[in-house]
Amino acid sequence: MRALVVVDLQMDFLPNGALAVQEGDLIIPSINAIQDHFDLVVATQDWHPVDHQSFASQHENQGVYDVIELEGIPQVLWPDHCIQGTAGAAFSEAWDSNPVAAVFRKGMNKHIDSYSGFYDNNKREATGLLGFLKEKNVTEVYVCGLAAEYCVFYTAMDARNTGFDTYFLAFATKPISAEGLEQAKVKLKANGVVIVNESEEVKR
Ligand code: VGL
Ligand code: ZN
Repeated sequence: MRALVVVDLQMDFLPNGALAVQEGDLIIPSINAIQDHFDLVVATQDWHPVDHQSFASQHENQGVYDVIELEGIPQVLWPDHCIQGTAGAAFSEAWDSNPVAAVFRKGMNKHIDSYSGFYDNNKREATGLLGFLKEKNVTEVYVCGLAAEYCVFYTAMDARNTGFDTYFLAFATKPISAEGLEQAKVKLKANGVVIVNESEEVKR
């Protein structure tokens, strides 16, 4: 079984959003076009409380993109984004989310961030995505969405590390920084994740 995991295709990560990924909107037609070629489509949704500790606004004397320590691990401080129930947390209307079988929300615990769709950044809590994919007998996981070197990267790494044949859909993701994406690709390849550059390669 082949599953497509669409990561955080939410208004706040799109142009004019709170944490906009440049050209993030350009991947939407590609995702719409490949969805039908998978046995299963699932999505993740970044879903923070207003006082999430990954927000720079929650820390005095800290600015956006500063790095602090949170629960013992480095944490980039972000602009407030994907606050539960807000327009910014909603999926893009340009994306056809009808094929989505289940949505896995993450980042609800204000004390820890959750880039991966599988676990929080300390791997203490699971979202349920792993159990869902296993129960559906998924063996191949294809990951796309936003942002490439954060939530898409960590979701692909966890997919691989939990035993799936894993594909990073480079044509259906965009990074916050081009350099960050290059570093992410090196790590993905070293871990056995396949980088897919052309949409035609997944249409079968
Ligand atoms: C993300 C930063 C903060 C992402 C989520 O979806 O890549 N990045 N929260
Ligand atoms: Zn977030």
